[in-house]
Amino acid sequence: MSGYQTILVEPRGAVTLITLNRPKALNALNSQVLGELIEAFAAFDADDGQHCAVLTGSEKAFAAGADIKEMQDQGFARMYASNFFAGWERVTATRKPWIAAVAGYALGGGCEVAMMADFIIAADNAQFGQPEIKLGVTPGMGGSQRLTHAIGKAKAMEMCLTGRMMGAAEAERAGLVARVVPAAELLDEALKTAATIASMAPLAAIANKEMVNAAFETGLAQGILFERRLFHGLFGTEDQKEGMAAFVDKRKAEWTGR
Ligand code: CO8
Repeated sequence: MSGYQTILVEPRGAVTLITLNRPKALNALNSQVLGELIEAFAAFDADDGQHCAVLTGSEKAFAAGADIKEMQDQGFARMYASNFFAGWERVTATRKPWIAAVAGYALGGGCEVAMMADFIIAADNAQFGQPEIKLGVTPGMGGSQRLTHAIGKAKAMEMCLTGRMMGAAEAERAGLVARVVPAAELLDEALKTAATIASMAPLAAIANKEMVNAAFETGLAQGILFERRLFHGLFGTEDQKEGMAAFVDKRKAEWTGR
């Protein structure tokens, strides 16, 4: 795939690898990056041959934040009128699963984009932070909410109010990341995990993602009902018949995505 200037997009079997590629700006997220990510995630979602994506950066920086140089001269009226950052909701609307593979700095918007992923796999050199307070602002792409959901009020509040960075080991203990791996193995591990997800029944993968996300957006009773209804719904798919028949027959399932 081509035509992108700030990201690289490569299919790796049934996994789409998307790499942030503004090395001189430590992958700072400007409007062009956002536009290209919206396009790349929409193309991934629409491609019947692709079932999981990995978003990564460089070994030094996943992304060092929203682009400060692009924002510095903005005023309230323009930010409000353009609903600046609202486009990220199109990235989070991606229905298929995707993983953030984070090495180096994931600061401000970089941390926020990593948290938009279904889960994060971190390199042992990863550094997470919401340092916006040092710029006289706050997180603006969901960080105050997603970080608090992920690690609880005490740590989220401390990070937002002091701007301190959290290393990979602490991030794993706090529940921000699913797993920490040596930096040199990050991409392989993330691609391997994505390939495992991509090998599952595609509709079941989407349904699992939707119901875990419902745990963040609804109360317990509603979430459990949502889970049960989606679970019932999967009994209308060919892949449920195939998956259970394959188990009983002691063979590998062949998914059709129907
Ligand atoms: N935006 C633009 N350019 C950046 C950014 C950024 N966020 N981060 C780094 N760069 C650029 C630097 O300006 C520098 O460019 P140049 O060579 O032209 O001077 C280049 O990348 C390399 O950076 P450094 O020389 O600073 O590299 P170091 O290794 O010395 O330091 C750091 C790395 C610690 C990551 C440092 O670059 C840094 O602190 N960056 C800024 C981190 C930050 O504050 N991020 C939060 C940004 S704000 C945000 O993400 C959300 C804002 C929400 C606002 C809500 C509005 C609605």
